[in-house]
Amino acid sequence: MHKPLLATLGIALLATTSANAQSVNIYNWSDYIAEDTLEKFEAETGITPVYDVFDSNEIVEAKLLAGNSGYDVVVPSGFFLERQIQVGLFQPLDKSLLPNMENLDPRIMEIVESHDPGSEYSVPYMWGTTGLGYNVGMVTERLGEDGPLESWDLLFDPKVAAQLQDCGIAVLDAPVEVVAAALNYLGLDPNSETAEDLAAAEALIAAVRPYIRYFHSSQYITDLANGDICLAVGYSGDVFIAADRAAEADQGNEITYLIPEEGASLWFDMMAIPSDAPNPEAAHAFINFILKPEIAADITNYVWYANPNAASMDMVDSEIANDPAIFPTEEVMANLYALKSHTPQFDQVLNRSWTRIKTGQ
Ligand code: N2P
Repeated sequence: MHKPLLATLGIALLATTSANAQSVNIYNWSDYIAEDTLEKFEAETGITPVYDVFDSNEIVEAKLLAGNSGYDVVVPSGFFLERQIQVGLFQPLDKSLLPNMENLDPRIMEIVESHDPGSEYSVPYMWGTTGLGYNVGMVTERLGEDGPLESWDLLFDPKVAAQLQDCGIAVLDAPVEVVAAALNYLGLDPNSETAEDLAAAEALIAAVRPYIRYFHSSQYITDLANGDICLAVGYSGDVFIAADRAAEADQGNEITYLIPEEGASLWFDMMAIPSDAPNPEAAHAFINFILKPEIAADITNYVWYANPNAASMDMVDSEIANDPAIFPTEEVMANLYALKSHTPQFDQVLNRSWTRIKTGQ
């Protein structure tokens, strides 16, 4: 007598649970979130986060262009997002679901306007610079205290790079950023799209190519920390993570991050919702959660990247908040350049040049 009733009830309960059980598919950079952020998100919202990582803007773009990526939140850099918005890859944000946007720093919002006017499609996640990370002991041992320890000469001067070849040089597999650094070093516009400038940058990198051990965009964290390489073109926070791990391992490796005197690129990684996202509502809930001051502070304290959340600053460790290589002072800021989206046409030419550089041909 009771059985069918219980069974019916069971089915009803199951149906309710699955209707309410939402999930959100997040695609973010590797080493870019605190250990407990996802756990806290699920506890607070009941939404299950499914988290996947990448280490290259090109990969994210290829997935978005292919369509049906299944992702609800992606985090490309502003200089890629800009053109992705133009080809309709994202849906407009529903700001009524993002009340925590009020925590964002108006100065940062003014800068990201150039990528997404009015923040119609995106909200900044974290930001940083692309500079050099190096092993202080190994590099000074080879170059002496008078070596060019503040300059992109460490990479781009063949005489200097040759001296670091044996301890290992790694370069990001990020054509836009590395070519921009080369152009800037040559005194050219880092966003230039002329064939002549690109040829000059290619020649510069090709000249030091024999001294570069590998091109990869995340492997250098572990390798710097362990003393397996001594110089990396890297993302600010990633180098700080390496420095922290090296200090913890206590094997005599001291790693430092350098914004070279010639300047470095400044970028903003932006949270956006793909047009074909399966769970846009859950995506908004995730973005709004990241915009909570204590959550943004947790992430910055764990990954050593600056966040755009003004209300979080009281909770950011003072060592991080006061480090000009993480939260640049006006003076450091003046030495940074912002990257713009390239046209897809230029990108094709750039990618061919990059393949020649990497293969050493
Ligand atoms: C995080 C690297 C993100 C920086 N590990 C690239 N914008």
